[in-house]
Amino acid sequence: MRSFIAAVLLGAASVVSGLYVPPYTGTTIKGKQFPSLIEVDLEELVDGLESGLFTSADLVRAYEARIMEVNSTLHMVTELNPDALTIASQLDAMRANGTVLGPLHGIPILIKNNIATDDKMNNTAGSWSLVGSKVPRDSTMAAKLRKAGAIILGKTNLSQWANYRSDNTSNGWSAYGGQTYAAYFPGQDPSGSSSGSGVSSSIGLALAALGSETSGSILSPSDVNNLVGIKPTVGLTSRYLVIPISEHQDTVGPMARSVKDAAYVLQAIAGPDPNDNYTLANPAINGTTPDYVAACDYSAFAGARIGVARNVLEIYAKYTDPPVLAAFELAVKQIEAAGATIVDANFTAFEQWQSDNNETLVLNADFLINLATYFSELTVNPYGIENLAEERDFTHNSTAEMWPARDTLIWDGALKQGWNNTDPKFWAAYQANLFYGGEGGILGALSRTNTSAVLLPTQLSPGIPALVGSPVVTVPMGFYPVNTSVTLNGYGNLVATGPNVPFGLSFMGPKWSEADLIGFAYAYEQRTMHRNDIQPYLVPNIEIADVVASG
Ligand SMILES: *[C@@H]1O[C@H](CO)[C@@H](O)[C@H](O)[C@H]1NC(C)=O
Ligand SMILES: *[C@@H]1O[C@H](CO)[C@@H](O)[C@H](O)[C@H]1NC(C)=O
Ligand SMILES: *[C@@H]1O[C@H](CO)[C@@H](O)[C@H](O)[C@H]1NC(C)=O
Ligand SMILES: *[C@@H]1O[C@H](CO)[C@@H](O)[C@H](O)[C@H]1NC(C)=O
Ligand SMILES: *[C@@H]1O[C@H](CO)[C@@H](O)[C@H](O)[C@H]1NC(C)=O
Ligand SMILES: *[C@@H]1O[C@H](CO)[C@@H](O)[C@H](O)[C@H]1NC(C)=O
Ligand SMILES: *[C@@H]1O[C@H](CO)[C@@H](O)[C@H](O)[C@H]1NC(C)=O
Ligand SMILES: *[C@@H]1O[C@H](CO)[C@@H](O)[C@H](O)[C@H]1NC(C)=O
Ligand SMILES: *[C@@H]1O[C@H](CO)[C@@H](O)[C@H](O)[C@H]1NC(C)=O
Ligand SMILES: *[C@@H]1O[C@H](CO)[C@@H](O)[C@H](O)[C@H]1NC(C)=O
Ligand SMILES: *[C@@H]1O[C@H](CO)[C@@H](O)[C@H](O)[C@H]1NC(C)=O
Ligand SMILES: CC(=O)N[C@H]1CO[C@H](CO)[C@@H](O)[C@@H]1O
Repeated sequence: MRSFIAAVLLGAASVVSGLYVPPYTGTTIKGKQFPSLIEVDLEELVDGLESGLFTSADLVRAYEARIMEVNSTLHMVTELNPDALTIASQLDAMRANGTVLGPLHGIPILIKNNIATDDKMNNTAGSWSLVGSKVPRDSTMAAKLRKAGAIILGKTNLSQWANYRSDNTSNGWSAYGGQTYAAYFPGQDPSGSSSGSGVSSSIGLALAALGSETSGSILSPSDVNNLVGIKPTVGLTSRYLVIPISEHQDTVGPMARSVKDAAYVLQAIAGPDPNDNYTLANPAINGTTPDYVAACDYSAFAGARIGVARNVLEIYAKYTDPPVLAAFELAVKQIEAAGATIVDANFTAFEQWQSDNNETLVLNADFLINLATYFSELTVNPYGIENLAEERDFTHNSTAEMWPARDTLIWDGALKQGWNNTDPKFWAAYQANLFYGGEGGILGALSRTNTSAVLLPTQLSPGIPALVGSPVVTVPMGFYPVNTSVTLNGYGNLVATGPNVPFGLSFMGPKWSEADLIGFAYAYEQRTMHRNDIQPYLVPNIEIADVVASG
């Protein structure tokens, strides 16, 4: 581990001096211009498919080749779908025949390795205990992607168990997938837990990826991988056959390079599902899902009231790096200049919440029962594991699970707590969460100030909305400058901050307000285009043109 760190630090100087990479221009063959896969957006891919410039099979070949180019360095993908090319050819034939299932028809998407598919791919949460397990059918997320015509290209690495195992581990590490690294600095912490989804989407290994979030697991990897991430309202997207932490906080959402691409993916996966009761609270049940793509509105700030959680910034000022704070204040000014009225929208119980631990009680209580429910759904369960206690035994006994170097302190705590979400003690803990996230947090701030969204730097944004299941959208806002000194993560094996590491701006809104948040995020993105400020240090070379040219 130490020698690895030394290599990273030595490598830093050359990366810093070579930071600026000119914009990718794509490739031209016989006068035809092919888009570059790190920059391409969905609408350009659809143009290329419709005009016959390339096929979905070409796209699968190009993305798979790109994954192979970087997987041994970044470990961002755990499995490829062996059927992807066959599926692509079928979708190509349908398109040739005039049948197009929707904008995602024939478009490769990667999904986090906790979202199950009823095919040859494993669904593991990064644990060897679930390799070879089978589910009775696709998760609703996978089924919806397929119905929309998307090609599920593979599964992405993650912080094992969505970061609900160890108190002392590293983001993006799983026993099954190894250590994921991000691409903006050698050895960069990819954040988590949707680590591989963040890295893959950012460097163009698929159009976009799905992640899942309990508290920060879409927003944080989107933050440090220069992406747009949508953390939907809990219940907008189904969790059926997604390996859980908490029914009260888990949600699945897109991680993409642009707001509009994220909106296209959200459109395909949103909506009620009889297999997940929380989706039945969706107001769209009695109507239709909002048009998230049409919500992308350059003028969204005109006449809008937007809040800033000033007291959160003040409490965290000493832990937040100056480049992040400076970029945030600039963003607030730009949003005001775009027509918004900016007001303070403080989270009144935020300071008190700093010493509250009810969230742990709720997550433990949910995990004990939700995990057992997931195990009970399996049609093949290779080790017959039925509950958390048995999973812990497996983990302690299997050398591949790296225990005790990676501990199981979170599980130890849940098992010691003992009671699950059917226990009367659950409700007191959950009510405390609803207060800190609600009246004392984001929902109270929004209603008291009559604002449509509240802003924070993304690194400060996930915790409070997580408590009440309200939505957040993050957009690139800036990056750490070249003179930033390199700091390591707590485990000591990753670069936490350093030159060229990106960060984002979060828009937090009321439940079911995704369309409004997408509008604001788009209006900010189109005015600033911060994603283009930096380039990754490592990008695959293979482009669509290469696979088209080689037949
Ligand atoms: C990962 O990369 C290595 C080295 O490039 C390659 O040999 C291997 O096949 C890749 N693994 C998968 C499953 O894609
Ligand atoms: C193409 O269309 C024809 C006529 O509608 C149909 O018989 C055939 O099955 C279609 N092929 C595919 C691949 O969809
Ligand atoms: C799933 O796991 C099995 C057992 O290790 C392995 O043989 C198979 O290749 C895996 N599937 C994929 C798509 O990697
Ligand atoms: C939904 O809730 C009802 C009532 O609590 C319960 O009977 C049912 O099993 C739940 N369904 C699912 C899929 O969780
Ligand atoms: C949908 O409509 C029914 C009947 O009018 C109503 O009882 C229910 O509350 C509505 N659901 C939502 C989520 O608005
Ligand atoms: C709340 O703000 C909206 C504009 O966003 C305005 O139309 C409305 O009148 C305001 N309501 C109150 C009660 O201030
Ligand atoms: C919000 O909090 C900040 C920092 O604590 C404080 O200065 C400001 O007065 C508060 N705003 C309102 C409207 O309460
Ligand atoms: C949970 O919230 C209640 C009510 O605010 C409080 O009394 C209790 O100390 C909290 N428990 C923990 C573990 O933080
Ligand atoms: C949840 O708690 C109840 C009541 O203590 C218990 O009967 C049940 O077995 C628990 N469920 C799980 C999965 O631990
Ligand atoms: C793990 O080891 C413990 C203690 O040696 C044993 O009781 C248990 O049965 C083992 N579990 C598995 C899954 O091998
Ligand atoms: C975390 O784990 C590492 C590697 O096993 C170990 O060196 C370190 O002491 C641990 N830190 C804590 C606080 O337990
Ligand atoms: C697809 C891929 O890159 N799989 C790798 C995941 O990580 C493990 C452990 O590092 C490798 O053995 C796999 O090849």
